[in-house]
Amino acid sequence: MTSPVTYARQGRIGLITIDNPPVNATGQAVRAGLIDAARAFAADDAAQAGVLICAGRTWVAGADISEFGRPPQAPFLPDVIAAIEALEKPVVAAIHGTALGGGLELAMGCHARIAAPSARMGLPEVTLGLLPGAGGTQRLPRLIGLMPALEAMTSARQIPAPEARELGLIDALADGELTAAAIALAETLAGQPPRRTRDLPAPEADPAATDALKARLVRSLPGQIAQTTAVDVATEGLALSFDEGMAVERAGFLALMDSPQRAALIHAFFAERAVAHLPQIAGVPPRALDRVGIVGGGLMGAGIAVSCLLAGLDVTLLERDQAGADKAAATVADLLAGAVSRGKLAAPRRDAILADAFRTATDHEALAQADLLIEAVFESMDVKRQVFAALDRVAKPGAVLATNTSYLDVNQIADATSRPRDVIGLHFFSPAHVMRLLEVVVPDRAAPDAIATGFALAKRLKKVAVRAGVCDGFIGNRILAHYRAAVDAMVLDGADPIAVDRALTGFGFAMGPYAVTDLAGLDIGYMTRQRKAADRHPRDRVPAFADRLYEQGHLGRKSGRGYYDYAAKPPVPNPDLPALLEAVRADLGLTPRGFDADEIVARTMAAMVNEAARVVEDGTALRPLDVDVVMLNGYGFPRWRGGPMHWADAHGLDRILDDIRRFAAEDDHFWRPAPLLVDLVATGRRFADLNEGQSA
Ligand code: 3H9
Repeated sequence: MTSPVTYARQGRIGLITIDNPPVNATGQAVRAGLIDAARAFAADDAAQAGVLICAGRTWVAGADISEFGRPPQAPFLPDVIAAIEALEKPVVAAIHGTALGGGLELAMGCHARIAAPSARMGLPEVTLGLLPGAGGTQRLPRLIGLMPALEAMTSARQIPAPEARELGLIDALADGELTAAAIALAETLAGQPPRRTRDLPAPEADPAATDALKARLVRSLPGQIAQTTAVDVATEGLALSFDEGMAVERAGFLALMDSPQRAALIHAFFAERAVAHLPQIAGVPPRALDRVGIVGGGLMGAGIAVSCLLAGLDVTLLERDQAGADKAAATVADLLAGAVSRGKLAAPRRDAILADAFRTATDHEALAQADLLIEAVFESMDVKRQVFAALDRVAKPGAVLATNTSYLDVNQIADATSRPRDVIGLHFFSPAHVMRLLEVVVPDRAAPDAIATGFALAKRLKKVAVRAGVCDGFIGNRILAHYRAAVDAMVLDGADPIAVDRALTGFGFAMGPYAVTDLAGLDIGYMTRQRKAADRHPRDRVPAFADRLYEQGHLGRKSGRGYYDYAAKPPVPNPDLPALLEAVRADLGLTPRGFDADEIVARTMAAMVNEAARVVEDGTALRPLDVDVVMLNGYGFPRWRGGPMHWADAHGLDRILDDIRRFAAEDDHFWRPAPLLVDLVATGRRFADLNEGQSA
């Protein structure tokens, strides 16, 4: 087998090239190849300096993550980097694309660094539940100072090359072609002793600043261990000799490698990439995607428009009348202004978008040239069918027609057209220009290239797309409805909604369910209950307290009061809530009882996992990992727990099934174990076994 690392010489410069697509990760073959190439360079007397460069789209993007969790294989990356740093002739790292994790650590072990102006570099290990394990904690502070280095490794921020130059992380920006510029730099260093990062003085400790940073990390990332461990390891190591510091780093890295958080975060990383690999669209090219038409300019339609505009697409937004069009245009302008003020968009680019790429219209004919039409109107089957019949009349042949419904039957919507092959669901999450999740809902007759176009759109918008089957609520909202029912039942039986929120944010959710309700508006849940009232089973439990709050005009944030009172800053629990709950329970003849935080979490998670198992079993989600990606990106599930299915595997499916059976003793209508869960427990399998080896 040929090595992914080669050595060649140009004049008196030795050229070491890594070529390991797609991202030049330092798997075992690259590590072994680097040792061999370093030896060849050292032995080549005609070479007086070297250049280390990468083929393909990027410099080394890190260690090979797919090797994590398996027995490590020599040579180890810290030793490879040490061997390069120990060379007697200077080596220049020539960086393009992204130098991340072990990739940046490799560059810091070289004796000089030059980068293409577009390159970015960073230490993102904490996002995988790790800390830099190949010298990053010891070399980066020596190059750029203690606090900038700690900030970089705890935030995982990608530093643009010009800023890296100012920080002293790199020595030069390439002027022109990178290889030539790197060789020119190496020429200036030829014959000189190599400058080794390890020999630079370690920066002084600053306990007040590091304590403040750790306190901030504990506050902003509750429950996560990698960030604070990285600070401790870096500072402890810097107080020692370089070699002792490296030993401290190694021990910290290996300890985190064994942590459940590392397993969860790496599962999330691979799951987010696996969702795009659908057998149904393998090798199917998407349709053209330049012009987008959006029907409906409310907050959702405007958010989708902004998301498309920021991705460089041309957008026409259709409203019913001129007043509606003007209002929608104002919303789009506001959202773009927000992007400018947050530094995400340059003002001249915003002006160009508004002048050239965006327009409103009131006549369907304006959508005739769109490649993709996205409907974002009122959630009513009749209204949506009318819209689709109208789109069918004007859309060009081959245009993809998408509905943004969050629960309606997309097959019925497709039937309103003469071209059901072109119809899919694109379920965006609000605010659409911020939230990363996109459920691509696949009705029965959708053509593979229409589905592929949904996935291509997500990639273009930098969102993660997950395929979902047609059912009420698709993947996410269906699971949400189920665990909402579980928390509402606890509140009916005596739990305090505020304590429920506290227990679930303690578990790691970004927000508790009642704070979320206040944010969305209590009218949303009320309307949903009204809509479903006719189909309600007599044993379904109705959150009468939520109806009563709504009836009293408490709609949450928008009215100033819901479960919390927003007149106070920060908001406090609504002081009238305990009496309201007491009255509702008395009316229903319920005797309240207590629920501690563990019980609240156990019931919520059991309900979520049980419904998720049904969602997988009936094919609404393709695999358990698709559920995890939905809940991580659309519902605030803590990433460091990997998603509900990964969490369930780690927690033990048998324990969850036991819980469900225990809860069923009180309510065997709601707590019916999903057959898939029962089967997995009976056969000693896990959800991960159903991921077909597509996630770590
Ligand atoms: C580390 O370095 C530890 C060290 O400190 C210590 C070691 C001792 N390994 O994201 P994309 C695959 S920890 C293996 O779609 P993009 C990815 O799965 C590591 N595979 O492309 C995908 O495969 P597929 C620190 C990797 O252009 C394909 O490459 N580094 C790795 O949108 C394309 O990926 C990181 O955390 C990897 N390291 O983004 C960087 N990286 O096509 C992680 C990617 O089969 N990587 N793959 O689905 C990234 O952030 C992005 O992939 C990157 C490219 C920005 C590089």
